[in-house]
Amino acid sequence: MKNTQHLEHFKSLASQSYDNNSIIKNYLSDIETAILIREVENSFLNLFNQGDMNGTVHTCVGQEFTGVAISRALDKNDWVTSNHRCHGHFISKTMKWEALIDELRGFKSGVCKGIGSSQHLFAEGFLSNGPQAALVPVGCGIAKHLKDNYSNNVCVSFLGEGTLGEGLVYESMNLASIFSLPHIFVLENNLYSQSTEQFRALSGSIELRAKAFDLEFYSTNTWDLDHLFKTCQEAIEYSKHKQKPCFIDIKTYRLNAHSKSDDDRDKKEIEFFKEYDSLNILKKTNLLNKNFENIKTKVARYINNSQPSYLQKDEYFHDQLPRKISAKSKDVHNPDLRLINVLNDAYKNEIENGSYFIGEDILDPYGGAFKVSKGLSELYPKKVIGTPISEAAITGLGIGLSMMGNKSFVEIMFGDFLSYSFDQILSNASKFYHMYAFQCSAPVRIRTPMGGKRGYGPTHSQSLEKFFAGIDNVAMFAVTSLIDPSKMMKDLRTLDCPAIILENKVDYGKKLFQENDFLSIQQIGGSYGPIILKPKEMDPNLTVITYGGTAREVVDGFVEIFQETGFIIQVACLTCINPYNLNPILRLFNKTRNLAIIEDGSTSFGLGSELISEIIAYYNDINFIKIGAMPYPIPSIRSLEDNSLPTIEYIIENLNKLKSESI
Ligand SMILES: Cc1ncc(C[n+]2csc(CCOP(=O)(O)OP(=O)(O)O)c2C)c(N)n1
Ligand SMILES: [Mg+2]
Repeated sequence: MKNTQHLEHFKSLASQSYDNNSIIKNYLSDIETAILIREVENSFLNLFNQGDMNGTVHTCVGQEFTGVAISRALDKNDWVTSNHRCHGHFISKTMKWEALIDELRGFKSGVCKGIGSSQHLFAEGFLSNGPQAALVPVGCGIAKHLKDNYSNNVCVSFLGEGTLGEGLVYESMNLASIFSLPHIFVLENNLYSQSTEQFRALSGSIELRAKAFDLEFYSTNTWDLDHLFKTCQEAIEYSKHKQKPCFIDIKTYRLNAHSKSDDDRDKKEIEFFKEYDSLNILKKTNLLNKNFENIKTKVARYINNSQPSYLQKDEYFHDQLPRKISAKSKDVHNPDLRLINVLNDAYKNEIENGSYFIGEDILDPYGGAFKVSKGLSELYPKKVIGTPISEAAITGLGIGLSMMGNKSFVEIMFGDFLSYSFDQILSNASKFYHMYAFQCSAPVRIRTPMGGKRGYGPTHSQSLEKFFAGIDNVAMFAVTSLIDPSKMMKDLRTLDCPAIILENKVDYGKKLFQENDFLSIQQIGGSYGPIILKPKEMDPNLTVITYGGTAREVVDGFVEIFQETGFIIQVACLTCINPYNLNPILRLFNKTRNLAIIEDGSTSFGLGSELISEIIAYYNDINFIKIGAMPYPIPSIRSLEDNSLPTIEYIIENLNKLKSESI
């Protein structure tokens, strides 16, 4: 649409006359909720102006009835996901307006103890987050949980029309449609995305967007309240009874600035919508004078009488990572099987234990690009979910499911494409526990084959762990054919933080390591602890710290390394990369001060730098080298790929450099 067409359409909707008496008669308590929302929002702006509040706020003044009309048709067990403009949605769904006020004032009595503040709210049945569209796929996961466990519940995801610019919205609509989820997409169409008018940012039709995904489409607005309430009711009933998704386009207008005072819109335009604003019109009828006054007084009294109390450092600064491991060591006895088979079996056990297994092309007969899930969908068709190519959305789906109590394994077909999931891991999974004040967790397991050495070239061979290992409150594990991963998978059942599980393309096909004449193998500290391999007959003169498939290659290269470099290696293979536990490894330096840290990705800002900075604090005389991939896109051509990644030849070449420096 051109410039003013949207605006004119909204104006014509707003300026029609409606039967206020019957609206008051039929919807009095809903109107009171809307008044309450407005009073709370106005109180936030006052508190900011007085300097009594931190951060920012996006008020929904003018839009209150969207949340009210939706929540009116929901019940306690339905869920809502929301965005930055969430206060109205929150109050209408939970009625916890006092705890919302306290939250924004930073009080411990706030709904998230003052941690999340304005944009990050949680209560049973409700969550909001600030990054646009981030929670929409999580809503798919919640809806999937509701569908699989109850017969009559829905999840509503609110989004603004500016957020239709995010691809994640369409991935989520597609998932909701394909899986026939009771997921309701509620568009708050207020003509603006922050400062950008709709015609500048939105092409084509909103209705056709929904219909393209086969979503039942409803359209209404916040001026015709009777129509709004009835439409929301009808849409929610449709989703509840049919257990299918739908889309409601609610036209509305924000009367205040985008956040506190940023508003460049035409003043006359704002005045026009103020005049036709439903609450302002209802106020003018003088039928509700008392209601307005009472609510205003109630909110003001609450604010004036509340006592501040703040969360203390020691109540907040902790995480869910498995930081403590025991000092016990255990001999390792592996079955005579290939890693791929034991992994398949381990995941089968996890599905049997209630987990979902989610990913692209994982269904039988194909069974996954690397065949890890072969046979699983035939055994557990309801738990193994084949998905479209939507890494971000399926990660969100897994987060939503895991948040609702179903541990979920999400496969990212190639580790390279974990980048698509980055924001879901960072903005949702890693943060839920803390920002929602420990009221929920997101123990999703995101598993992916990393690494090269198969000639797949620059975009299908990378090892991106360094980009993910530093995400707070997200654990990272590396599977290796040095040890049967079944025990670790079982132990992960009780770990409440999100976890990334690295697998390795080349390692999959290897038989599990068996103790040989040269090396003994032990694991220290249980299934998350490092695996330590020590030479049997000789004293080591080099410690190698590595992980995953490369650890196996180094171990298999024991003799070759000795022959080519003179180094007798002992190997510490990290099972848990984040958090790593150095205690059992530091002991190894009593025997040797030579250290090589080998990682699969390039070394800049990588694991080697991280570990060295810690180790050097204990042993400042250590002679070390960081070995990793060359810092260039990985070439497909065999000869160049071999020279780009830590193959045994490449490792030997680098160890010889260490040797020349150490002599
Ligand atoms: C991914 C992301 N990009 C940018 C922002 C900053 N931002 C916050 S609100 C907003 C506008 C959203 O517009 P719309 O979806 O129409 O919602 P409205 O503010 O109109 O309710 C922007 C750009 C953000 N929060 N998240
Ligand atoms: Mg908008």
